Amino acid sequence: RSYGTEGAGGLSERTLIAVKPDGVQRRLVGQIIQRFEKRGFKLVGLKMLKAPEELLSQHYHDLSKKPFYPSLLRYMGSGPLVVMVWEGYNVVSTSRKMVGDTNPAEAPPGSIRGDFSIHISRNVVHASDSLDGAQREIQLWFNCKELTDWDCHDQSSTFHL
Ligand code: IDP
Ligand code: MG
Repeated sequence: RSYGTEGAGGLSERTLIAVKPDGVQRRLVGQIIQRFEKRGFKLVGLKMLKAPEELLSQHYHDLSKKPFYPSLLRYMGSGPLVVMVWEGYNVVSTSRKMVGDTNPAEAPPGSIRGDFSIHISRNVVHASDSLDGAQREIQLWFNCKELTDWDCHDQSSTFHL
């Protein structure tokens, strides 16, 4: 089974969302999960970890030349992350809108960053920015055995319990 836009018309698209260390410190994990559940997306992977520097440098490999890169890695390694895989129709693009602009000062109220953060260096949450990026990041953070396929309880395959 693949998780691109083909076949089911994006129905089984997946993305990587992470609550960053400031979000965990500020006890925002539940509220962030709740937004994705309420929107209608399906949680298929979830774990908490303190990310090793090697993993963070792979995750942010495209930013390695940026002046803020060393402080970004320090921030991301400063405490545990809650890393998740969410699935559903158009989830990559919709979750970017739910998360809001990279700079919280530009992120609209109602978005996660727009509601919970004020500065670009502490913006609470990560979301993959494209289908390719999502696929790469999911493979980086999760072993396929850590991802759980499950059907909604009203689907015919699980209706007769
Ligand atoms: P994104 O998280 O919205 O995809 P990216 O450009 O991929 O934004 O940057 C990754 C992360 O790097 C941001 O979420 C933020 O934590 C940090 N970052 C980006 N630009 C800056 C900056 O100008 N100063 C400090 N940190 C930054
Ligand atoms: Mg990014």
